[in-house]
Amino acid sequence: QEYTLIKMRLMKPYPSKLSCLDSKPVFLVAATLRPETMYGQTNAWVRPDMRYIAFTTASGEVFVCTERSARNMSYQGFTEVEGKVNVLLQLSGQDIIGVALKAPVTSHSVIYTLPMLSIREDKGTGVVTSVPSDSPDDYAALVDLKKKPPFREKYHVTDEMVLPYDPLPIIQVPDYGNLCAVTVYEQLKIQSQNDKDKLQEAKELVYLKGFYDGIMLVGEFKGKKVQEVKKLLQKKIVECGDAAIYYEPEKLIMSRSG
Ligand code: ZZB
Repeated sequence: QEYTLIKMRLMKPYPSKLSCLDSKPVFLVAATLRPETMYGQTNAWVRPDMRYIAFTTASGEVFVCTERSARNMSYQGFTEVEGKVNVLLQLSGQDIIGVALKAPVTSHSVIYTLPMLSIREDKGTGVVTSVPSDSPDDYAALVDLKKKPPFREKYHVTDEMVLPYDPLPIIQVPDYGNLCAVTVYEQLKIQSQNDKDKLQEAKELVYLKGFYDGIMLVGEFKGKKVQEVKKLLQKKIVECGDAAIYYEPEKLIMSRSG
């Protein structure tokens, strides 16, 4: 499985747990299948109770992600020694909630890391980009934070990290409009990020349609079809150092019956 690894730069001042990294560039890195949606990124997600690490890359940067994904990266040229991860810090998701990030492509000059409870350990980096316009999971989690002040307080999320951020229209999808995730969220009457079955259905409804029939509404590829833009934008952000290509082994290879 090929992902685009989006590098989101931690802005100063670093949070206390990361203050020992003050002299280094630190990035939260997220694996996405939809790099062209980065125009609509409004925040990043981490899971409060999950474990993360900070490690040094071959180029002297620091990446924050799960240890499992760092190990995968170490076999793809991301670390100085193949197969070896130089761990600088152990972190919990909560340690990196509420940090300010500079993310590529999005029109927001700063976005924040917020809690999402449905992040999986066994996929991607454990850090997830948030595009509430086009991803029903992201919209549901953002609405939970916006509508439920106690939920914000529980994770030490302040109003200014959430309230100014609304879904941005970036892709026009036939039948679903320019905020397709919002449309399906309302159609299916989704109540929260815990509505697993409905969110799965919502994702299936918009996934293929968004990818094959979507038209970009913003950016330098405005007017082009999403499926053409995906590779063009990936190339552009990889070349300028804002992203990298990241692979995960196919599940089939690892399964015992396979
Ligand atoms: C931006 C984006 C925009 C995404 C969108 C989706 C959509 P899949 O197909 O199940 O492999 N993701 C990445 N890692 C995780 C994780 N560990 N736990 C939960 N979600 C994760 O899903 C891959 C997508 O799931 C990735 O692509 C990422 O969100 C998220 F408009 O990045 B995506 C309809 C989906 N739309």
